[in-house]
Amino acid sequence: MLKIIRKSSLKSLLDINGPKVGHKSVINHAVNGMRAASVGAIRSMWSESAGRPRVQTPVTTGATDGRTAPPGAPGGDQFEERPQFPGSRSEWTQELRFVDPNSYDGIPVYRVIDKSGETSVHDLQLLDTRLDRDLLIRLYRGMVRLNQMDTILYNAQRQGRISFYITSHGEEATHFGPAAALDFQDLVYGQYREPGVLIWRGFKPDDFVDQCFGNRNDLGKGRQMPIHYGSRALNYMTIKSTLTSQMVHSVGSAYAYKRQQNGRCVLCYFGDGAASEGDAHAALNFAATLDAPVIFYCRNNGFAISTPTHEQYRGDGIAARGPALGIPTVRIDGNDVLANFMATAEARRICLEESRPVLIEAMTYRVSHHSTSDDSTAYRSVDEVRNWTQNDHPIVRLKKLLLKRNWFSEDEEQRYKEEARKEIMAAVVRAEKVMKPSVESMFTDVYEELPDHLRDQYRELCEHVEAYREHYPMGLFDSADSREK
Ligand SMILES: Cc1ncc(C[n+]2csc(CCOP(=O)(O)OP(=O)(O)O)c2C)c(N)n1
Ligand SMILES: [Mg+2]
Repeated sequence: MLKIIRKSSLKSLLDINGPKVGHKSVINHAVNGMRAASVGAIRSMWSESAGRPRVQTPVTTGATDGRTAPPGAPGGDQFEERPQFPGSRSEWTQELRFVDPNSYDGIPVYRVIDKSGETSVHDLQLLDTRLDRDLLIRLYRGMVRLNQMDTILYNAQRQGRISFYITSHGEEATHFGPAAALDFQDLVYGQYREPGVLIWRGFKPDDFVDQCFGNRNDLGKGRQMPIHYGSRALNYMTIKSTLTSQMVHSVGSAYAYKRQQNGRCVLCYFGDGAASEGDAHAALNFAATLDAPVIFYCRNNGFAISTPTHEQYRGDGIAARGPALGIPTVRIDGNDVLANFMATAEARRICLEESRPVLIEAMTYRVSHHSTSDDSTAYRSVDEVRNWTQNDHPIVRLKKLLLKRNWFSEDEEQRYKEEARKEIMAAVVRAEKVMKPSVESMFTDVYEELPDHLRDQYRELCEHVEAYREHYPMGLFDSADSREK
């Protein structure tokens, strides 16, 4: 219904004895904000500039946040103590001041262990009872295993045995700290540089290597490039390297979990580069407004392939975006596995107890080339990389802590490395001998019944391969009728 406001009723709105919208609060907050100006000056400034009647009402604070009005400040309608715009939580000010992004200190970086392996926390179990020697050794062994796997599969690509690979050198702690802090039932969305979470959850060397070789034992049936792992059994979504798609999907999963009230949360990894996609904002904002229990975990490793972070954003990094969207946020030293563990454990608690998203920005450094398709010497110095490897490597940092506490020895370290190396090498030897999935399997698993146009494509493909058989090593592929074995 359209309600016409008459002139006479407008008059009553403006009448000094009628409802006084805003006068007292405007003046109060101007006084608070400007501090230097006298109440009288402010009063007259307001009444002259706005042409409004002076307010004669006695002082009342009306403040809801514990502040009291300054002596002599005019009172007024409590309703307008603060701006009433929808969603606003600010105060009034008459000081015209643009917020200078450089006037803030950067969000601090939380860490537990420093570069030399020292920590001020003598008893780590005071931080979290799970942090005993056993867990720290498992974390260490996991990081060593990943490091060995990366070296071997990187070389396998260089030798032409697999088509592509991405290593995680220098970022191992960002996988294992969070993995250890999560519950196994929590769903993890990786970007692509987080296979350590799968190692922690029990993905076997054969599972990794079969996927990279795309053989018939690959859980993904050889349909994806190497490193696109996934495991329903281990609550790890299959990698989709279309950047940032995982972020929006993760919010959907978290929202579903919230509706089911099943006590699970979601952890979603993304890179600093992925954060530059529009979808990143959409995901963060949807999660915030839907109160979805998702931990957004940004691996800020300094680069999106060849683009350094200083060309990707201004301001205080990815973490600064969290508070702007109403998301509890922490920045951590990503090379400190215990900071990773602690931050994720607390993030999980917040997610589930308060049913809301959390943002972690883990600062680290991508020691490796972006992938086997990249040569990073074209855009950064070898010395820079060497500096990180020698002075701040996550595996070395934990090793120093373990040695200081006499929790393991250099001999054991060699044993862990050797064991991991042998396991992966054996898996490579096995994977190479396994047949590739049948050509026909490219057409299955989408439709219950193959539609005509796909049936035609399949027939054409078979005819093509038959006509040019000298170019296709069909002996390495399963035949169509053995595909379900
Ligand atoms: C939508 C989309 N755009 C571009 C690419 C190409 N691409 C692959 S990885 C990458 C850089 C990602 O950087 P970051 O998110 O920081 O992750 P990092 O590789 O550093 O771990 C780009 C641009 C892509 N995979 N998907
Ligand atoms: Mg990056």
